[in-house]
Amino acid sequence: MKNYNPKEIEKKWQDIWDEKKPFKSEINDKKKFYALIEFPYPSGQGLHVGHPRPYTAMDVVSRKRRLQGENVLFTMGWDAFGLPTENYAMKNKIHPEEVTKMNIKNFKKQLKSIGFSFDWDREINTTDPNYYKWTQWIFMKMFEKGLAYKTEMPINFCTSCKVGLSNEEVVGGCCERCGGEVIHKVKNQWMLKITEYADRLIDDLEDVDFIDRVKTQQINWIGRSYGMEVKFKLKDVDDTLLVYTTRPDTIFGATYMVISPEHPFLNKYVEKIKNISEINDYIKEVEKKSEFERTEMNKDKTGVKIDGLSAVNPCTNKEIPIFISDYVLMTYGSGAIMAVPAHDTRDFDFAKKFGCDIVEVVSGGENVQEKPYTDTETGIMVNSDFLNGLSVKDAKEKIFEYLSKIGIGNKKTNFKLRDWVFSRQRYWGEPIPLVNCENCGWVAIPEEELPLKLPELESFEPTETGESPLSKIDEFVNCTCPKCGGKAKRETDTMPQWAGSSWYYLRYMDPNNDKEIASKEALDYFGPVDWYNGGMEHTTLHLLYSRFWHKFLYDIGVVSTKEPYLKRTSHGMILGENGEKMSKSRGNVINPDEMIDKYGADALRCYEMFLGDFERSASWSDGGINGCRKFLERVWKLQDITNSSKEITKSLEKSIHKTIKKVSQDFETLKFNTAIAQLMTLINEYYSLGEISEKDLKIFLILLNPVSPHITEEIWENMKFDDYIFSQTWPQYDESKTIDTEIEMPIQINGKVRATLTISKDAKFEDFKEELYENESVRKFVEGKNIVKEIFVPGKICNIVIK
Ligand code: ANZ
Ligand code: ZN
Repeated sequence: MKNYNPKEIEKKWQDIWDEKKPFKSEINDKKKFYALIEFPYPSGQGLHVGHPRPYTAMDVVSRKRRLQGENVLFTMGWDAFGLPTENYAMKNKIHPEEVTKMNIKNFKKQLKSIGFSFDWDREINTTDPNYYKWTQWIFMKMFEKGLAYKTEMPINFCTSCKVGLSNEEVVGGCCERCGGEVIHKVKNQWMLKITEYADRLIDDLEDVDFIDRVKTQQINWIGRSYGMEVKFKLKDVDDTLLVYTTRPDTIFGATYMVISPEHPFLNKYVEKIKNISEINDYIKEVEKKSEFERTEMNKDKTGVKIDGLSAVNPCTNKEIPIFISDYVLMTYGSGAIMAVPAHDTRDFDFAKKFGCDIVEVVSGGENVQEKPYTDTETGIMVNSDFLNGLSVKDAKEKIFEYLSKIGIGNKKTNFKLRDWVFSRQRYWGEPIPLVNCENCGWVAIPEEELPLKLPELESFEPTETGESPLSKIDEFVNCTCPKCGGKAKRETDTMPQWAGSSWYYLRYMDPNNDKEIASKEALDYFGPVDWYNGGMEHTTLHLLYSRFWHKFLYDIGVVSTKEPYLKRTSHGMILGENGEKMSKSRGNVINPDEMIDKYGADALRCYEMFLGDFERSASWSDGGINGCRKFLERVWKLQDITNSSKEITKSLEKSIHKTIKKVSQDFETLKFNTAIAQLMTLINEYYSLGEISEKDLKIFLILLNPVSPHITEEIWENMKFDDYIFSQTWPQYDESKTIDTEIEMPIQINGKVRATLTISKDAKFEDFKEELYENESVRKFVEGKNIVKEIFVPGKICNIVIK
């Protein structure tokens, strides 16, 4: 027999798959299974060993489901618009389109060398005009339905990418991409009203099977809170200050108010405010801070008391001061709060610093002069007139009734979620298909003119004023209005990188359709995605955005399900050998090409699935992948010990059925590592027996095939088995054959274990008594002695008492 040589056999099988197309999916009457992984951004660095982890996992599930007779849709594409390509293009003076082509070519070569069972005929590319035509179309529909609007907005602006960012793209106050400083800049921006979908984006999570951490992160990000708006009268001025509070029950403890430094009252009452210059100085300080810095819990509280303006607590009728402070944001609620220092941590810190009164209104055993009592489950209302003695929950209801009755309060739901800043002042993105007409305002271009192609450009630099480079091309900018024929100018901003990925899973279902996003037939057959595995880092970006777009498409009748993905799981990261995140600067990056060269793609795949709990981070280890290679060598050599019997070897029957069961279940529950461990145990049994049947080998090969497809196909062919593994059926297990029918019974003599007997699980003492006393080691102890008692508890204990 030849030696195991992955280099030879892997390329060979990849070519066979390309030619025979066993992974092609067509609409038919079989049960469909749509497996999805996040399509990569084809960067210049090429594939990273982190990429194959989720890809292999979904490949394993896809290959298994195909063998189980399902019609699997599993495919690949390129999310190729975006800054890194554009930056590279600028630096190297190559057109971004060329850069993208180069990068895709390399990525594709790398992915092919790992042997994924993608239906490559459905490959898509977000920068292809035939693709982005539909991205533009969806945007246009949103515009028509009033979900896209342009507004002056203070936006997050990355000073190094020179580009506006959405809230989701700002991480810890820095640019999500480059880590650069993010400042606020007022710009005219296209916005998408994702907030209109906020309730549904939370409520519909009930109907999908997403892992808990994904659900929780989305819920927290959307940040729905139920509370009240309450109007506080100003002292000696005929006006009210509106606050938003989730704790109206604590209103008797509201001892001061705070408005945000951007609050309109500061302008409105500039004449009345005596310390306006002190306030203006403070505002200047605040402008330098990011929202992140402002809302940090532990930061030192700052602020200024407004001299000349105060309010009246509507429940205590006491005059209370008004402050400005940066911990109150203009972008949330009404930009003003009633402060209850006894029961809110930020208010408490502020009150301590500025000497405001702290009045306890919920008693819960805490001294609120020293520490705020924030629990809402157990406290009892005090110092609150008609609320006294009530629980927080009951007090909320009662105060709501009271404040509504006197006409100063109403229930209000608020969200943390903000509308999505949807324009970017860069070249390498989808052009926004709208024009601005002097008479008609913003008008969509006629649908027949889609795709609105990116014009050719010499230089891709954004302008000094931060305008898109497209604004420099007069032929692009100047146009006529589709409505009135008058003079108009095109929008020159482009869409953000998240646009193309917000609907790509729909395009896979019908990638070449030039009349629609995808045919109704394809959408109804393949949709929704059955299983989507992707990174946790996309939970509040891509995953949220695409759920929003899908819901919009549902509303306009394009898709017929409310949710795009039935199930969402997530993988842990692969870290360097030293346990740190892989990065060039740390010098711990592992290149998958090198691993394939050294150990083979099957070993790489096997190791990616074996290196630990799929849902957790795990460190790469050279020894680990080498171990997987050794395992495959042992698999290869099974050919030497295989006889021609067509039956399962009797003594292996139980182990084989148990293995089929475990592998079948583990592949469906992300426990790839324990499935492989079970296969390793089974192969040990095969070798200890020394000889196995054809059937034993076939079952083993099919079970391992989803993980290591090349070697298993090759052995199948070598052994001259029928067809290919890809045309076989997944083995079935017989539950009754997986149950242990025999047990190892320890035999004690006077309480000490002296022997072990293999007996039937439900044997009675009489059934093995004879065998027991014939046993060598038992006889040694018992001979010539007086047997006083034989204690036997079936399945548990057997003790012989002698004298
Ligand atoms: C009085 C109060 C008493 C509050 C108490 C809390 C505890 P969530 O759950 O995040 O919605 N708040 C309201 N608008 C604000 C703004 N623009 N900037 C900063 N803080 C703001 O939080 C709602 C609570 O956050 C509101 O309820 C308000 O403080 C504060 F024992 O009102 B609370
Ligand atoms: Zn017009």
